Amino acid sequence: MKKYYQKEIETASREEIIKMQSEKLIKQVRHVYDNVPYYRKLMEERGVCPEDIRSLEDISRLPFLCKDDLREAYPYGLLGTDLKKCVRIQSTSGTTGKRVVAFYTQKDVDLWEECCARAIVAAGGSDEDVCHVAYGYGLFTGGAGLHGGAHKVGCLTLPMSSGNTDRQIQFMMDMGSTILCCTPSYAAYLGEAMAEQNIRPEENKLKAGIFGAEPWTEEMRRSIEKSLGIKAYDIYGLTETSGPGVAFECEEQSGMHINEDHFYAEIIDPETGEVLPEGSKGELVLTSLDKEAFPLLRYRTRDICILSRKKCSCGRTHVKMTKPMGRSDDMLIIRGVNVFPSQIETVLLKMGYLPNYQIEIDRKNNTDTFDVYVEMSSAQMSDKISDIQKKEKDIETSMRAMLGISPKIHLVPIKSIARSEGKAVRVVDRRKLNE
Ligand code: DLL
Repeated sequence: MKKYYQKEIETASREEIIKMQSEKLIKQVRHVYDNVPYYRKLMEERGVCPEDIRSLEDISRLPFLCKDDLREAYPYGLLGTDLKKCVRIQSTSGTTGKRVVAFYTQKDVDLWEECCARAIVAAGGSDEDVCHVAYGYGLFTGGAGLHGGAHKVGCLTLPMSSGNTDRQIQFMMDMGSTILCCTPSYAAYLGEAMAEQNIRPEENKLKAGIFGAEPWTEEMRRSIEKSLGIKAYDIYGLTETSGPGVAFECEEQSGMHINEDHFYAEIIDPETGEVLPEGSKGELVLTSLDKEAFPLLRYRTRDICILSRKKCSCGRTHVKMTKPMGRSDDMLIIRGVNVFPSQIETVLLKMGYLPNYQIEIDRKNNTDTFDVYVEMSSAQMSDKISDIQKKEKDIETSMRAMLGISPKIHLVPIKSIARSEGKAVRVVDRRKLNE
């Protein structure tokens, strides 16, 4: 089985990677300065010109870009090429504020699909595989990215898109899907739905899953691996940097290799913007080193993670990032305490619950209310009321130990929390409605 999609690049020495990144950065800064007036203005305001960027160390002289810049420059203000040279648009779902619209030249599409192909091969994929793509197709980057990657690897590709779970299962069983690509919450749901149809994990042909686009915990990984009988790999990316494939997990399943030939990664303190040393926890900042149409320099992702250059047993040399541990802008502050939804998920999965929960926050009489609705399994549903109440208290105690504050837990019947075919809605924050 082929272990790497592009061995020379994926296992290049550190010196080779640094050389490649430096050369690309110098060229890219010139490209952006000459072609993106919006960023040129930001550079001029900081008193920096392309000649000042002579190596990777100089990158800290460049200004950051953030989502507000994308909104301000919407839709064409950050284009790096003639629109005529662009062949594709993808976009975010745009639930908050204006959508992010990203543009691609044919070369951008090719490089993006290669990044996704690396992820598929790292998950054990080859031209022998049937790759079942259940990420949404359309403007969302998940479907298009993994679909393109699967083609490059030579997999038999099933462009399922999301939804219609019965049809997903039928195709999976009839076509013998071996690799599943979708959000982790949808993978968990597929596992549940298959169990309901009395299909045991050993009866499907799946061997691996490539899951991303939303936060998920180690406990959720184990739960999905068990319910589908697979190995579950993480994949990370964002529309602004093409989509999935900025980073992907290998057989070690301990963090994701960032495709350093295309992206330069920094970790900064989200409050001060100061660049932090390797091993520090902070906000990931990405620079696209060779994108033509949408070349973002020092883009603040808002995702909080840690980078590590520890040697990886898979042979890949590219830096690894941990799973995003939350977003600097998605952290909930409830009664003054910082709470990440992932902490709640960790407690629930450790206590044997499925990852079907929803957090609801409101403000009554100037005090935050904090409720968590958690689904019971069918076995738990037959418990006596007093048993259920005891379980709710037990969860509240564990939550207090993890978070420092305790939500009100409501155990609810199976299927009462709406399932998501794409990214799960974990948090309903009604406090925002009063702003
Ligand atoms: O979610 C791209 C993608 C598609 C990635 C399919 C992986 C698989 P956006 O819709 O622009 O793009 O959302 C990007 O999603 O900033 C993270 O906060 C979050 N995210 C993406 N991958 C992961 C992951 C796609 N593996 C935003 N773990 C990012 C945790 C993730 N969060």
